[in-house]
This record gives sequence, C-alpha cells and structure tokens, in this order.
Amino acid sequence: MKIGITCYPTYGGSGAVATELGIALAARGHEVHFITYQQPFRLPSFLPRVWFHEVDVGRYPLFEYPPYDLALAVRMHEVVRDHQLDILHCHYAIPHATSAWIAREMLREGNADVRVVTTLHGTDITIVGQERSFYTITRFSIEKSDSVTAVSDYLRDQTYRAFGCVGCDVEVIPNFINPALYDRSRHHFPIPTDVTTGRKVLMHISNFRPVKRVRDVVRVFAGVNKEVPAVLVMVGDGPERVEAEAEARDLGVAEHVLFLGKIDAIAPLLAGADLFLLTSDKESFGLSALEALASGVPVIGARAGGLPEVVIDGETGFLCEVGDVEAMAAAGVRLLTDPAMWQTMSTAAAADARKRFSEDAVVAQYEALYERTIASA
Ligand code: GMT
Repeated sequence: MKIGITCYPTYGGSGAVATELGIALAARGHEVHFITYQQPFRLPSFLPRVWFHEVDVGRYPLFEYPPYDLALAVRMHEVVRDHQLDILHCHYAIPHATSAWIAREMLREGNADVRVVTTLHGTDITIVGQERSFYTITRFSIEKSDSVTAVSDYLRDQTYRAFGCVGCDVEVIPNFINPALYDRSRHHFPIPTDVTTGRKVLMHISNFRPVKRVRDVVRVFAGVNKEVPAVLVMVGDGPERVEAEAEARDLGVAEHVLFLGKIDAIAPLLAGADLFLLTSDKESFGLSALEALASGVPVIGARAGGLPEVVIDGETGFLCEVGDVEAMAAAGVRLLTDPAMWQTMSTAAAADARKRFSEDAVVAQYEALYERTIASA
C-alpha cells in the first residue's frame, strides 16, 4: 500500500507512534510518505521506501496566524495526487483530520480519491476537542474520516461520550513497542556512575505539559529519597519544567534531580532505570510508561484514563489516585526495598509489554484496517 502519515513532528507520544508506525510499515514493504512541517523527531534521515514532504506555511504579513491547516491540505492533495496514495493516516484529530477532509474533497473534484484514517491520541478528544472553538470541527472531522481508531478503550469511550460520533465506529488499536529496542541487556546506561553510585534511578519522560503534573513527579521522588537514596532523571522539556526545577529546589533535592532536556534515544536511559514515574491527571494511554515496562522498569503512576490498561496494578507497577504523592512514594519505597518483588515486577513488566503491545501484532492490525478501509471505497 501507499500510505501518507501526518502527525505532530515534535517531542510527544502521538508523533513517536506515528513515526514508528511509518518505519515499521516501510520495513514490511509499504511505501510511506510523511507529510508535516518538520522531520518527525524519531525519523532517521534516510530509510528505504520512506519519503518526507515538508509543509511550507508561508509568512504573508497579513496573517497573524498563518493557516497551517490549509497549507497542510494543499500538500496532502499534491502528495496523494503525485504518488497515488491509497491512505492518508492522520495522527491527532486537530487539524490533521480536517486538512485530510479538505484534501479528499479537492481530489474528488479532480476525479481522484483517497481514504482517510484518523487515530485519536488523547487531548485531541479530552482537552482540545472539548474547547468551544474546536468542538464542532473535531466532531465533523471524526465523522468524515473513513476509519477512526483510538489508542485505548478509555479514549474510545471518551470519544463516544463527548461527541456521540454519529455514523462512526471507533476501533481500538493500542500503541506498541519494538521488543528488540527496549531490551535492557542491549544498552549501556549513559549517565555517569558518580551521579548514580549507591542510588536508585527514578525516571520520568514527557513533554512537561500541565496535564503531566511534573511537580508531583518531583514530590514522589523526594518522598522516596527520604527512605532510599535515589536520583531522579527528568527527560523531555515543556512549559512546566521551570515549576519542576523550583519544586526540586524547594524540597531540597535539586542536587539529585537531573533535567536532561529532549532526548530522542530513550531506550538506553530506560535500561538503567529502577522505577518510572507517571503522575498525569489525564493519560489516554501513556506510551512512555509502556516503553518503561518493555525495558523491565516497573511504573508508579496515577490511576488516570487509559493508564490502567497499560500498567497492571500490583503486577507491573502500582497505580494510586491522581495527586496522592504520599501513596506513590510509599509504593516506590516498598518496591525498591524488596529486591525479590522488584525482580518479579520487572520480569512481568517486560513480558506483558511484549505479549500485549508488540510492534508486529499491532502494525498488522493497522494493515488490516487499511485494507478494509480501501475495500469499503
Ligand atoms: O494528547 C497529547 O497531549 C499529545 C499526545 C502526545 O503527542 O504526546 O499524547 C497522547 O498520545 C500518546 C500516544 O498515543 C499517549 O500515549 C498519551 O497518553 C496521550 N496523552 C494524553 O492523553 C495526555
């Protein structure tokens, strides 16, 4: 098949999933065209059967807000027409599914066509899509997609609840990991030993948006560190980083908190972690938690959204109420002071991630969906 993929190319789970899906599809013999404003952060510069088409928004002085969605629609139209794509797969509804609908209408004017698949990732439904200025266009774009997927049962249910989603059927296709990449034994942990010797390594990876509650991450770490000497490795960047840094200073733990910024290759980092923290108040899936589990790192987190579908409470990690940092810290201490329990959970985490979320099985689900969508034309 010939597949166009549009996503947010910057640091974030939806862009990571879209990019890894494209790479996996190309490895399975499909032709993949990324259409976005910047090379996606996990996409290597060259891969066989993979193209990157940049969307140029232009900068006319009249535009206070350059109309990216229109420029994207035009680029989608051109790429589908010039490369005879079968599918446009949009990751994150706004504005990608809307641009795809425009592109498809333009193609139909020229007696051509394409099938539009939209994957809902999270805040496109739970936050942004609920805003008054986006609600009706989000609903319209979902309904006009030929197929719609969500990354968890939770997100599918939220979609039905929020939008009614008349005339559409949302299929759950979960996020996935490449088992070989997240193999702990393959990597060399890059953090210098003088930072970590005698200390357990706690880790958090995200885009540091308010929804992630990164100050809670620091508070949980401080609670654990009182009982078990530890370091906290914070990977990523975003609007709440300054708050998290201030929290670490206020709690007197700043010397043991490392802010590494945005790092693409997270598997070597996860290979050296003892615990992964994800304290979000909304999380449709929690890709970073899955990547941690696959690396044999138990997850301590919030019982929010779709995270309980990924982390099995008591088996591959511990989930507590959102904001209950004391309970999260206590769970972390319990795990880190019981090596047998940690080993059992680590083994269960790596095994369960492979059993339920392996790349081959999930990518095959997308292929089957594309085939059905094309056949329904
Ligand atoms: O919705 C977002 O905030 C953006 C998105 C991203 O790009 O990181 O995150 C969502 O998609 C990920 C990939 O499917 C999921 O793993 C995240 O749980 C989800 N984020 C939220 O629901 C907050």
